[in-house]
Order: sequence, then structure tokens, then C-alpha cells
Amino acid sequence: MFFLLEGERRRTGIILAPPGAQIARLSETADDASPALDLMLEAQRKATTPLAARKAVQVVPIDLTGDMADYVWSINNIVWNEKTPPIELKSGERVELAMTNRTGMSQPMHLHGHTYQVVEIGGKRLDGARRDTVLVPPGKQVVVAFDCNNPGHWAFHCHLLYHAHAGMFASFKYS
Ligand SMILES: [Cu+2]
Repeated sequence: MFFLLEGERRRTGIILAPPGAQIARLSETADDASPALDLMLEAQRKATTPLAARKAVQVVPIDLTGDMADYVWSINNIVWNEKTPPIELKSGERVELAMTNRTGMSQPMHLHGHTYQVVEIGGKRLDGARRDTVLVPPGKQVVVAFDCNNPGHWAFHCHLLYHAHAGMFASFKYS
């Protein structure tokens, strides 16, 4: 099993072998550079325990925003700070987060307190994976759904912690 650095030929890997098997030395360099990670595999995933079919009461637009050169990262152009108000949700409701990545970098978006379901990629509805983090590549749209079944004040942020720390962070609240 090889692990390639995105956009590079360098790789590492692990070998699964029965005891006593001969293990050949493999090259640390792949023939071709790996392409940028896209949503091809994500679009093939199917939840084993999908959310119950239900229409979302609230669709929250989430623009992933920021600037690599200035290293400013934000959600809906808001650089989070401790005075940023939470996004209010209602207990018991189905919510969808309609994420659009308007930056030049992939953003792995992580929600605390819930496992959402990937329900739309690039405008196409699907019965996708249950996750707490999904990658949103540059320029792409991913919609996730969850039920407000865990009252509290929950963080939602890019899981590149440098981005989260720089402001790509928001919170949801319901009681
Ligand atoms: Cu990020």
C-alpha cells in the first residue's frame, strides 16, 4: 500500500505479508507525480447507516474563504474571533451545510458533536458517507446534512489547524 505525496513522486508505504514471506525492496519514487486529491472516491462512498430521508429545514451557505498569500482564512468572509456570534440552529431540525470552497487550497471541514452525511457533490445528490470531516477541494461544492440531536455549542472548522487558528472557524448553537 503506497502513500504518495500530493503532486509529487515521493512515496512511502506498508507491506502486508504472511510470516516468512520474502519482501522485496520497492522504490521510494513513483513513476508519475500524483494528481491533486479530488472527490472521485468520496462520490463513490455510500453510508451503511444513512440519515433518515427528510427535507432540511435550514440550509446554511458556507463559503470557505481566505487568501494564501496573506494567510487569512475565514468562513463566509468572517475571520473568527471570540466575539463572533454562533450560527443559531433549532433542536430536532435537519440542517444542511452547503459548502463552496472559494480558496485555492483543499479544506477538510470538521464538525464537532455530530456525524453528518455527504448528500451532494458538485450539484449531484447522493446517499454518501457519514463523516465528521470531508475534504472540499478548491472551487468545489459539497453539501452535508445532519440532525440537531445533540444540543450544545459546537465548533465547525477547517481541520488544517493552521487554517482554523487563522480564522477558518465557526460555531453552531442550539438548545
Ligand atoms: Cu483550511
